Amino acid sequence: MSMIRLIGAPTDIGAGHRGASMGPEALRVAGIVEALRDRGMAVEDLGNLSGPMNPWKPPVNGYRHLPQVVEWNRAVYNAVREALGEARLPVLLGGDHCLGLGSIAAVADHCRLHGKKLLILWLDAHADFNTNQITPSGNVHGMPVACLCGIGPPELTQIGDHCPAIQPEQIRQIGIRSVDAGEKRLVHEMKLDIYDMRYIDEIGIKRAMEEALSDLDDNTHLHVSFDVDFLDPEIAPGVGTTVPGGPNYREAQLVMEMIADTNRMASLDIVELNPAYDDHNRTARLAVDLVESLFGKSTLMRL
Ligand code: EXY
Ligand code: MN
Ligand code: MN
Ligand code: MN
Repeated sequence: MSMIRLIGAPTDIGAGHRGASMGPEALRVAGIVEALRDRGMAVEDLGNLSGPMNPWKPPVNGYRHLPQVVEWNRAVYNAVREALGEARLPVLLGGDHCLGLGSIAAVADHCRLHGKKLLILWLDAHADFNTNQITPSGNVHGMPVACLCGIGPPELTQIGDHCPAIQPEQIRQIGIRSVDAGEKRLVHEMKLDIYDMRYIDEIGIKRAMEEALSDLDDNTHLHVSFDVDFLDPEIAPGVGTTVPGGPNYREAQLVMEMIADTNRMASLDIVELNPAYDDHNRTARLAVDLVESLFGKSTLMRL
């Protein structure tokens, strides 16, 4: 396993609530470095990226803070690209989910350069597939998947070397339970592979994950984009956009354990943690607990 590089991106520039900017520090306070080292991993924490402050302005042309979102995503793109180039496993500590754009664009460019097949697991309550025409909020954290697939403003869709950065069939979304009306039409049109909560209720999380992970091979780079609002708000209140009916503690653990079993995860985002809504850092501690499982900590059944 390559050395892990933590990259903090303390911003809530794409969100509709303030506070995700405190996410990186909350994860450190919850012991993310120590937990990973306890797993026997080498970890370097390069501290936080910097970028523009949140001016907290209304949307312009259907986007809130587009220039600042672009600037933050450029910083993330460069940091993730550099980490991969130095054979590090980048872990982006968000920050809101608009940063998934820069992170995954960097991973996609790296994979193209090295002939790797890229598969993305998007763990989220939301599909994040809005555009400025259909968004109910203008918040860019509801748009990164569309931008990665080439639908969005050129400043964002062309953040990497290639536009579109990914094809819709390279992404699997798990845990989805809140999709806006126009967004719903668009994800159908683009044939996005969505394992929504209805489907998970019907077939169970184990089979859903088996299906989502079925076409991994030895040459696959697996990227996990973990939006903490994926989790049920009963166990994870510390996010800006809670949606009831998400995976419970054991289901979430199984998701992480099954990802770990593939041995293919080569980059990770942890986003949308919002300490302003949390209860004594409980959600940050849960995120760290789940990340341990993502990196191979399991129950007694396996060593
Ligand atoms: N779909 C809603 C919007 O576009 O405003 C909510 C998006 C929330 C996005 C969160 C982070 O995943
Ligand atoms: Mn999201
Ligand atoms: Mn979400
Ligand atoms: Mn754990």
